Amino acid sequence: MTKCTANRLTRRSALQFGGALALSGLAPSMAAIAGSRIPFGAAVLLEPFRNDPQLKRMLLDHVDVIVPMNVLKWDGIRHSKKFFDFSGADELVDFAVQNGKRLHGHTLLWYNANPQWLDAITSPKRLERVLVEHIEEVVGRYAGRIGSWDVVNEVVAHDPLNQGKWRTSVWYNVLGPKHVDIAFSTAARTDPTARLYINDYDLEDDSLRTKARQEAILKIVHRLQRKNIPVHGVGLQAHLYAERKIGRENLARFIDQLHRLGLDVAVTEMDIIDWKLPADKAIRDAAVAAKTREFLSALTASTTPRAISTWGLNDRYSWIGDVFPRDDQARARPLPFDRDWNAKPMFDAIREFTA
Ligand code: 9MR
Repeated sequence: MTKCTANRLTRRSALQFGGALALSGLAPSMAAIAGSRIPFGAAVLLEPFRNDPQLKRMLLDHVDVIVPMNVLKWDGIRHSKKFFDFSGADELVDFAVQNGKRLHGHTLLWYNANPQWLDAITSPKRLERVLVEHIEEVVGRYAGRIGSWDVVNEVVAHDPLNQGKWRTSVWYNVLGPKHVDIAFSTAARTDPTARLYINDYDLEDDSLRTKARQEAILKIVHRLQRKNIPVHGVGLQAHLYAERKIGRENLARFIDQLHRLGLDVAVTEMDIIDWKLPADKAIRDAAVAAKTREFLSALTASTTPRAISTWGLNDRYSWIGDVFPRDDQARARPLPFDRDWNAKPMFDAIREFTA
């Protein structure tokens, strides 16, 4: 389609056109139809950021949004309950700002990566005070620089069918469901211009467990909206299993429900879990790229995500090999660049949607 044609399309006709193409299996991204482009983001680990000069080069050349991978977590900032250590976060934020890159903040509340002193708190009053103080300090410091936040991360149980809706954590155990209200209302009050996300994994296939997870997210969004607490979007982490099919229709239904509530969607942590794929690198890379396309074409048939971000850029600095090891001991290849910074087919797949 030429640019000229794209410009003449109204949003409604673009949606209809996209829908028709989606049915025919030829769907381009909605952003492509509308003539805009989806920003490409990447999570960045501090240690290679400091020590691998190529990483900085790649961020400058290819990335629109920088997501500090670990340094904004509680255990990155709050080693001691008495003070805030922003040294690591500042390095990444300063680099992004100086180079005209956007920033997405990860994360203000999680069940994991908490310092021990935090997990030991049992008084609801004290925990609420500590949470409010933390969010005011962190969001306040980066207001105007970090434009969007994963306000809460993984607050839905892994399997709500068997575990109830909520993830157990110090937050849920001590404060109950209102931990989410406190987090969003404090973030909104501290930086009214920031876009606020609820971020979670396993929202992309059509298993009963995933449907229950989507339902739980929708209920949390309803809860916040009933209380007039701002929430702007849902982060689909998209740690995708190469062996699982994307639930195209189920994903479209979920996104439609989110749109009806006025929320948008971002892809926040994409990588492809390749532990069950054949060892042959070329076959594996092709399958990883195909899964990337399968997901992004399903997604962009029903929405324009605010960004498409991968959890790292280079296979060398990925968590996938540690958590999803292969039986044959071959190294994981879950990301757009290989260990030596050669672009892989996954990179081309992403660029079809972001470039
Ligand atoms: O990739 C991250 C790894 O380096 C950290 O050790 C770990 C604990 O802080 O968190 C990993 O990132 C997780 C992210 O924060 C939330 N979604 C799942 C990611 C992979 O575990």
